[in-house]
Amino acid sequence: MKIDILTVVPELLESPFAHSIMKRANEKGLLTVRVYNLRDWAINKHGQVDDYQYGGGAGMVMMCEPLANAIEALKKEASYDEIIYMTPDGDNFNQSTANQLSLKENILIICGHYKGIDQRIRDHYVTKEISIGDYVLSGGELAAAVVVDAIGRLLPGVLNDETSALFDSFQDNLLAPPVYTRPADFNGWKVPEILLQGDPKKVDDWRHEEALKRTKEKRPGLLEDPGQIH
Ligand code: 6GU
Repeated sequence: MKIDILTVVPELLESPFAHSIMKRANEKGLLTVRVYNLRDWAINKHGQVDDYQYGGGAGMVMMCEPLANAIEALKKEASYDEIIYMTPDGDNFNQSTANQLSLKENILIICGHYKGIDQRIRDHYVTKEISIGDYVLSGGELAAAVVVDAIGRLLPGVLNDETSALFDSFQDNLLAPPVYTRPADFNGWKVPEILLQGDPKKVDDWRHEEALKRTKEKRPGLLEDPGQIH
């Protein structure tokens, strides 16, 4: 899978994909993330990509011309299945969206800044608008990193058996059960007996019960309305 990201702050996206699981995905050739600087398509030698908004009001708007030129240039290299705009007024990102996007071949993600991008780019190029939650970030970059991470770890071959995404919270509408590692007794804080007894069936049942209990306590909505996840 290939994900291209268009941003005015490419530096913000240098580190997130250079380590750990995302790094491995890249090294295995399973996920190629390329970050493009929108200023390479600026309208003048000052690097201008934004302007005042029509109708007045504080805050700059990212202009049509650099965005359209950048998108057209990138479209010559790749045929995008989705052109995603990261915006707090987009659809809420969840595991279901991550699952769907992980099946695509080529994605372009546009990161907004300032007051956002000119509406005409949204109308004519963008196929999907995503928000990662009900709060405002200063730009779409960190949100894009979240989306790429959530997608990348789902690609076949990225995770091994031990870290398999099948057992993640949300994949079955349940939060993940508690986990423990050595020692079995830490200063008198004990690991539940059942995990030490070596009966895989009992362990499975216990984990399912704990997952249910945790979901009921923390996110009862997931049990009442599974539709919100899948
Ligand atoms: Cl995608 N962008 C910005 N700027 N803020 C956000 C967001 C995105 N999702 C939640 N808040």
